[in-house]
Formats: sequence, structure tokens, C-alpha cells
Amino acid sequence: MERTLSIIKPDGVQRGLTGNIVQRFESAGIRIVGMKRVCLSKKEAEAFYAVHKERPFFDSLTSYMSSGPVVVMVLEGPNVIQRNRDIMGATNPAQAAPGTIRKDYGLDVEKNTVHGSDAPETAAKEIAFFFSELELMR
Ligand code: IDP
Ligand code: MG
Repeated sequence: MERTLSIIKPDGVQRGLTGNIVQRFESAGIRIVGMKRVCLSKKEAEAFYAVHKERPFFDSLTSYMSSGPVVVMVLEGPNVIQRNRDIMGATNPAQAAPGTIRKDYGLDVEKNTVHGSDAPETAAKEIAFFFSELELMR
């Protein structure tokens, strides 16, 4: 059993795609064990994406991620880190496979509708960024 962090980015929340995206996870048998809507400050977005701070798109990305509400979720299931990445599709929607969230809804390489952790270590860090142990107890 594995956990990962999913974020519906501002472009997804603003266009009313939350229900559709949640349904894709649930239809795939993935359990949502934590979920909330939050507004990130620019500083919080910079902390979350600190790994990308040297990249040319860092300022634009963190401004975008703090431009409106996001929905953060903890997904749980076998191999869910990779399964979520498969459901999301490639970073650039233009290169994403048919039927993926980013292919269906992504606007461009930055406003690509969803985030998903990429490895067990980053998943643990990203989950702890948004959720306390208590919130995820069942
Ligand atoms: P990922 O979200 O598929 O894991 P990363 O390479 O980790 O992709 O990049 C994090 C986020 O930064 C992307 O989801 C996207 O929003 C943004 N991003 C990545 N590459 C670019 C780019 O070349 N231009 C603008 N934004 C980018
Ligand atoms: Mg990434």
C-alpha cells in the first residue's frame, strides 16, 4: 500500500473540474484518504516547489500556483504514485497520452491541471507539507 499527494491546480479548480478528476481516481479504485481546498501564498508555493528553484519557470510557476484555490488530496492504493502519474499524463499536455487528465484538460506546460508526487520520498514530504498525521488517521 502506498500514498501520494495529488493537487488540482488553479486552472482545474477554476474551471470546475474537481468532481471529474476525483471521479477518475475513484473509478480507478484509488482511495482518497485526505482532501481539502487551500489557497497558497507565493511563499508557500515557493516552499512546495523548492526543488525547482533554479529553473527558469520557478517564478511564473509559483505565481500561478498561488493565483487561486487548489484542492490537495492524499491518494492511497497499491503502486499509487506511478498509477497517479499515468492517470495525469505527461507534464506537457501536448505530449500527454489520450485519455489522461493533462491531455483532456491541460492548458499548457505550466497550467497542466494536476500535480502528482514522483517518488516515495517526495510523496512523504509533500503529504506532510499539507496534512498532519491526525488528519490522515482512519
Ligand atoms: P511534473 O508536474 O509532471 O512532475 P515537473 O518537471 O516536476 O513536472 O514540473 C513541475 C511543474 O512545473 C509542472 O507540472 C508545470 O506546472 C511546471 N513546469 C514544468 N516545466 C515547465 C516549463 O518548461 N515551463 C513552464 N512550466 C513548467
Ligand atoms: Mg514533478
